[in-house]
This record gives sequence, C-alpha cells and structure tokens, in this order.
Amino acid sequence: MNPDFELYRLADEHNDLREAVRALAEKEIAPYAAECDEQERYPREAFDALSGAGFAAVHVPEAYGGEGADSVSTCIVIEEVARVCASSSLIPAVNKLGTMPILLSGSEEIKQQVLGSIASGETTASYALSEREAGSDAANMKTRAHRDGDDWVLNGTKCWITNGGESSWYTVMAVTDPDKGPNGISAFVVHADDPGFEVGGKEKKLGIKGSPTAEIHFTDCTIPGDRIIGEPGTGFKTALRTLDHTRPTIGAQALGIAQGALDAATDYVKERKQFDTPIADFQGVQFMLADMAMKVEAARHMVYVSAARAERGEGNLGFISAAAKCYASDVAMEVTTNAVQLFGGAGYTRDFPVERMMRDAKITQIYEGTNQIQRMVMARSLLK
Ligand code: COS
Repeated sequence: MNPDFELYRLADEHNDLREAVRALAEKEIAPYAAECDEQERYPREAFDALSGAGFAAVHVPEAYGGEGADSVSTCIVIEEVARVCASSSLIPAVNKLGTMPILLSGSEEIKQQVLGSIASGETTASYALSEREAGSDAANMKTRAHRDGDDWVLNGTKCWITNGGESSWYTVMAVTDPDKGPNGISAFVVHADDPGFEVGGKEKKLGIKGSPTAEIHFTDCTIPGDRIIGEPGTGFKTALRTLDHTRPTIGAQALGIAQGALDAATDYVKERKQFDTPIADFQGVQFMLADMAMKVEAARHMVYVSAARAERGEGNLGFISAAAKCYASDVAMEVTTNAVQLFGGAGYTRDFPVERMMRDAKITQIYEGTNQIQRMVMARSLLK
C-alpha cells in the first residue's frame, strides 16, 4: 500500500485499544453513569475499573510504571469513556492534565516521586491554574509562593479544581516574582498531606456532576524545595505548554459525548413511531442525523491530528490544539442538543441519557480555556 494513505488510518493497536475500552466502559462504567450524575457522587466504579485495567493514566511513560500510551491512544481512552460517562472520562483526562507540567518540565526526582502512584492507580493528579478572578486571564493569579530556607511556602486559593479532594497530587501555579508578570510565575507539586493544604467547598454544577470540582486553599502551605517544577519563573509557560498537549484530550471528551448522543439518537429514531412509521423514515430526521454524524467525524479527525502532532513533538501546537478543542466542543453542544430534539419530550427527561449528555457537553466549551480564548489563541497564531 502507498504509505501516504497510512495517514488516514489508525494503527491496529489503536483500534484494538478502542474495542477494549469500549467493552470495559459499557460493562463497568455505563451502568453507573446516571446514578453518579443524579447523586453527584464520584464514579468510584469507573475509577476502579479504569485503574484495574491500566486505563486511568495511560499516558504515563513506562519508565515511571505507566503504560506509555501515545497521545492518540490517550484520546481514544478518554473518548470511549466519555461516550458513556463524561464525568468518568475526567479521570484519565485530568490525570494527564495534572501530570503534564511534570512530564514537560519536571526534574527526574519529581517524576520518580509523583508519577508512579498515578500510573498504579493508587491516586490521581489535578491541575491548579485558575482562581476566582483569574480564569481566562490566568496570568493575573494572586496565589503566592516564597522561599523559606530550603522550602517553598504557598498562600492563596485556586478554584475549579477537577477531582479536587480525590487527588493526592496537585500541580499548582503561583507567583514567585510579582514584578515579572507571567514570567514571575512558577509551578509546584503539592501533596494533599502537605501542611497548610486544604480542600474547600464543591461547586454545584449543571453537568459533569460525578466529577468533583473544588476550591483548594494554601495557608502557609510548606513544601520541600525540590517540589518546584522547572526553574522559578517558568511556570506560566509550562502551564500553557501543558494546555497545548491537553486541549486535544478535551476535544476527545467532547467527541465521546457527541458520539454517545448520536448513537442513542440513531437507535431511538428507528424505534420511535409517529404517524404509523418510525421517525427515522422522515427525511427531516435523516438530515439531522447525517449532519450530526458528519460533524462528529470531522471533529474526530481534528482531535486525532492534534494529538498526533503533539505526540510527534511539533513545536507550534497552539493553533491545532485550540482548534480541535474548540471545534469538537462546539460540535458536542450542537449534536447533544439535536439528540435531545430527536428524542422529543422523552429526551428532556432523565429517563434517557441524552439530557445528561447535553448538560455535560456544555462544560467542554468552557474549561481548559473558553472557546473564546481558543479563538484568540488561533487568531494570535494566524496573525503573529
Ligand atoms: N507555550 C509556551 N509559552 C507560551 C505559550 C505556549 N502555548 N503561549 C504563550 N506563551 C508565552 C508567551 O510567549 C509569553 O512569554 P514571553 O513574555 O517570554 O514572550 C508568556 O507565555 C505569556 O504569554 P502571553 O503574553 O500570550 O500571555 P497572556 O496573559 O496574554 O495569556 C492566554 C495568554 C490568554 C492564551 C492564556 O492566559 C490562556 O490560555 N488563558 C486561558 C487559561 C485556561 O485555559 N484556563 C483553563 C484552566 S485549566 S482547566
């Protein structure tokens, strides 16, 4: 075969991985998805199933006890879990987000210290960049860190921390030199047992209700000096480079949610009869389904291409990772909304999963940078 055509085909390992994750997700995660949403409880069953199968943090390199999965594989895992339960898909997704600063910029010692317990499924990692008054304008953060002998001491509050309270490890961005703006921000790793670390209240959310979103507080939180990630002042760049690698994973989550809604709607319209015929016979319904599937497929291509380019270590990932996240999440919102429409009144009830999927889809347009920020990142890349 002409090797150029390989570009448009996933490797057999990727297809095998999809099959394995889909089987596990349908058997071990899907049955609890509605309950976790309804009760706003952590999807413990999903965590156990994912970590038992080695899928909770597939991206961790083998050198640190992980599976060493490539970026496309990681996206496939997230996509397949999100197809049945978006909250559960935040376990592999946020494990990647929380550890990526360490993988990109951390010392060998810090990698050895942190990554093993995440790869083994003993615990998870979270990422702490945002604050109440520093969301899109992330560099405007107020959390501070200063040296105290050999230690670092952190003070401040981070918010919107996915899996906050569940994770043991937190990568935290804090100002170490207030005069230097973004170049005065440093990245650290904090453990939940460190003195002065506290988990605050959980948000009451529209969707992804199974995934806790919490504030975390640092009150003279003291950590050993070697828990800085990279050099002082490089934390903001590490944080943004991290997002270049993880926005494709949010694209993958959005894609999975959209695929789940499309699959549910496709089955439903074949069953649901009106005017003595399955509503799938109506061309208006067929055109809706066709548009939904077309956009899901386009999103899938962008997500995998962005992940593959990140995996290849390409330097300028800003445009493609922002574009993949933005496009896939806009598609997820549109497709889940149309899935609810195809279900009609039934779709508006909690008897069917599409209303949950529609609520869950919304966050993908907001977190890891709003889609307005993604468009800003794309435009900057075009105009620079
Ligand atoms: N990788 C590495 N460095 C980057 C970078 C990237 N992708 N993007 C920008 N930088 C560098 C810049 O070159 C600049 O460095 P110098 O001062 O040495 O030139 C520095 O980082 C600051 O960049 P910039 O001036 O562009 O920062 P801004 O304050 O304008 O912010 C945006 C940039 C808006 C893109 C950033 O704040 C952002 O992504 N906000 C959204 C945050 C977000 O996604 N939050 C969700 C939290 S995670 S759930």
